[in-house]
Amino acid sequence: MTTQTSSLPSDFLWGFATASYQIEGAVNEDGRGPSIWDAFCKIPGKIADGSSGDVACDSYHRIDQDVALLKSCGAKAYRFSLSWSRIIPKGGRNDPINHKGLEYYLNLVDALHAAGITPLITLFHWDLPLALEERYGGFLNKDEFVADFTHYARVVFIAFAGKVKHWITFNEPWCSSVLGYNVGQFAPGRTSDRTKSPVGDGATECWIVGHNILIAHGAAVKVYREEFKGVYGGEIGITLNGDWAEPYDPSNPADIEASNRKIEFSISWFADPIYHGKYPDSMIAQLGSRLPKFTPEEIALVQGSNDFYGMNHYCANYIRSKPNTTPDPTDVAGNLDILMENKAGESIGPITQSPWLRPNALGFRKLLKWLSDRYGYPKILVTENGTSVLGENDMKLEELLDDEFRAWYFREYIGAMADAFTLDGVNVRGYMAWSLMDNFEWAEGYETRFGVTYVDYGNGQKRIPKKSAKEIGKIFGKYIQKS
Ligand code: GBH
Repeated sequence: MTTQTSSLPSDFLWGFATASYQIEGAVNEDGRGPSIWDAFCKIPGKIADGSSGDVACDSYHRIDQDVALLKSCGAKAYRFSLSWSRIIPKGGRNDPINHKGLEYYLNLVDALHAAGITPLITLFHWDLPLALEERYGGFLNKDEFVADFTHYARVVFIAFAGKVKHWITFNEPWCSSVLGYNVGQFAPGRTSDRTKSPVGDGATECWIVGHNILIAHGAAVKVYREEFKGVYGGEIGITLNGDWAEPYDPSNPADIEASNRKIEFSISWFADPIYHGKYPDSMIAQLGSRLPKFTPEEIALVQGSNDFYGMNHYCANYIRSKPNTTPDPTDVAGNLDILMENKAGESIGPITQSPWLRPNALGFRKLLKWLSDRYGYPKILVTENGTSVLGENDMKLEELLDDEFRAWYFREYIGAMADAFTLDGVNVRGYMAWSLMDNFEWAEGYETRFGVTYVDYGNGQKRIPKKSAKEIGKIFGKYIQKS
């Protein structure tokens, strides 16, 4: 329960988040090269409604509308991502730079500044240049990938020097690794499941990919710190996803242990190397030699590479241990069951349109505390938080726009965050709601909506704010201390 006394600091940065492939459209315009998601969407059966990001919200042509929308919501900040293949169409360090592509983002940043909105840029939100996948296997090729990502990061840091002070290297490396190389649900769709893909090894590739992303993150941070931070200031970190884990049977110590292990497999996989210089013991124990080892040079890049912890968080699960079973070689969760109901038959939260998402705001507060205890109370920026609404896409417009469920979600979650700040000493300093507008929800296509703004895809991508668009500003107005 939210207490009335909780508050957030006067300089708290709040706003909304989006990602390039989910909103921009204009995939063939002004020299943009294809990404692995353009290719993945063309494979029949991969996207629920057979759609793609070809048009999406058409944000490439709507800077003014998007910035006006942010302003009308009272946002102080906007987190968006760059399409690497818009900026370097073939992606590599010896490939040409596309100035037209950079121009779009420069114009967006200028428009945000003119509106008094702080930009936060994500360098990578899953849309790897297809040419790099084809040239050398993308993330799987450590030396090539790290060198190309570092080059891309430097090109961007130069272009935005002094204009952007908040940088996120990678969005949710867990998703790129596990969904892209183990489950096969996301591009490039590799998996051991031969009904889904002719190629891939879910027992090894995801761990290699995660490892290589960590090193690329560390290398880009080194560039920022050595070549830009001294002159321009600013901060850089990685964004990790992770749900809270509640024991299936709170009286069973094995379920309590499994809950902790679940968070280690999803979050500490990346955060432990960054904050503690090593992979979690539970992962080393289960995965053995399948988990790559850091060389001294690699771990020197990775350890200490976060100026802040970027946290994407949506929901919670119940976790049940699996006593005395040998883990499946393709297991990525820590050899346990992820459930929506506990032993007493209670649901972790109300049902939404997303099968994986049931809100439980107290879990947000608990995870903020868990992360703070494990990683020494780092500065945290919540870079995504939000919900879909059951049946929203089938509602009449009037009903859809009155999204009380989403407004309730934000009241609960922002309240829980204020409690974590006030009562638990958690150093949370920013919050971006997912998402500014309905958009291309990856493998779910357009059927699942996460926006505080309705996008009318059949009618020129017209944007109409829902109730929740205005609610968030009211909630922050209540919690943020007046300076
Ligand atoms: C975010 O990921 C993404 O950053 C954003 O682009 C996306 O639009 C938003 O979520 C809403 O989905 O299918 O059981 O394997 C959230 C973290 C982690 C949530 C993977 C879905 C899939 C669980 N995601 N999870 S499952």
